[in-house]
Amino acid sequence: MQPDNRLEEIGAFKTLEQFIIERQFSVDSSTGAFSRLLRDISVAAKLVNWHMRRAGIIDVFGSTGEINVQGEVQAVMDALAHKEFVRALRRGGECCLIGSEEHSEAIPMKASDSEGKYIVLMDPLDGSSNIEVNVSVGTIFSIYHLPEDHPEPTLESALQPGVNQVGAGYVLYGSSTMLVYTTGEGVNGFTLDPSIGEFLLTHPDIRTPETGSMYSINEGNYESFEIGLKKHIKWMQQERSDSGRPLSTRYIGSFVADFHRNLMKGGLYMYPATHKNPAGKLRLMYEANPLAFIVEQAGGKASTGIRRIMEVEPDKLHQRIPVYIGSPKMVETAEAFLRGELDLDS
Ligand code: AHM
Ligand code: MG
Repeated sequence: MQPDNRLEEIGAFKTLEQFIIERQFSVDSSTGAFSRLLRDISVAAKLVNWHMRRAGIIDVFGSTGEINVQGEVQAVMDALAHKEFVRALRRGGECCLIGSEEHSEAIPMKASDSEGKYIVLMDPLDGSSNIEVNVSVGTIFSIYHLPEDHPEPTLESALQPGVNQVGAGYVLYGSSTMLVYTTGEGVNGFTLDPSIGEFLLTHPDIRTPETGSMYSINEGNYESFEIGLKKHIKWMQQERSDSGRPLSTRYIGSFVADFHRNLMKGGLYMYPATHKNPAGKLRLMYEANPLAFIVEQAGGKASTGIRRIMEVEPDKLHQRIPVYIGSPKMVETAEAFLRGELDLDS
């Protein structure tokens, strides 16, 4: 393609920055603070992307030798991503408190850093065990207002149910780098154009299909599963061509990547309680809630298996929760199997 055509092609897309400014009144009617917060997040995402694209060339593989608050080995990239986001949010000044998977306590911004009114909870780099083998990973973030009845930026102010989120999103570092977010007015996806370093609106108003042909679960944990889930899995594997079964299993082991594929194509992602993780593995505040907000805004559902994830009242920052998320009909079917209302011959 000729360079001129290339520029014309890029110019046809709206940039994330333009889009944020156009939409800024949805969350923040007067100050523009929310727009600046999103800009800070997108800048950090670009920096993490830069590190990521050089992985293997610069030495960012392996572990820091630290064990994080989850009792898991912290990868160098986990620590790097955490640092980039904290730095960008601190510099930007719109955030008063950060909760991160990579830090045991909530991190208040010093008064000198910020007059910010937003709380950001995040997993800076989800699925990081996949980086060394060149598999997609992601960042997940969730945004709340500092509550008026709790104006001090402490952990208590962050412990809000998912329904209070004012924004949520993820960045997928895959074959391309995408930022997908919602502020409660639908879901929009932006692809990073590396030639100009801008996120461009490539996926406006994302809707997830009612149902899909894929399910995602770590089936190695099968022995751990409750009986309703075991039956549901066997039911999805039955050969019933008239009802589209058997379904395909697709499991990357990077929540953002599995979620994104299912969001776009239709599907169901499950991480239930297991013997090893009796409360589920995924974290409510910065993994389940933000993706629940996004999936609901795209027409999907997110459940603990029993109830809507976004209505769960949290009691700690790193709380875990079982997750059933994706196309609405598939989540409803999973819930019905767990309640014992459906069986193998249903
Ligand atoms: P992490 O936050 O420590 O990376 O763990 C979360 C990840 C998810 O990305 C992924 O879906 C899940 O853990 C995979 O877990 P498992 O290896 O048990 O299937
Ligand atoms: Mg994670």
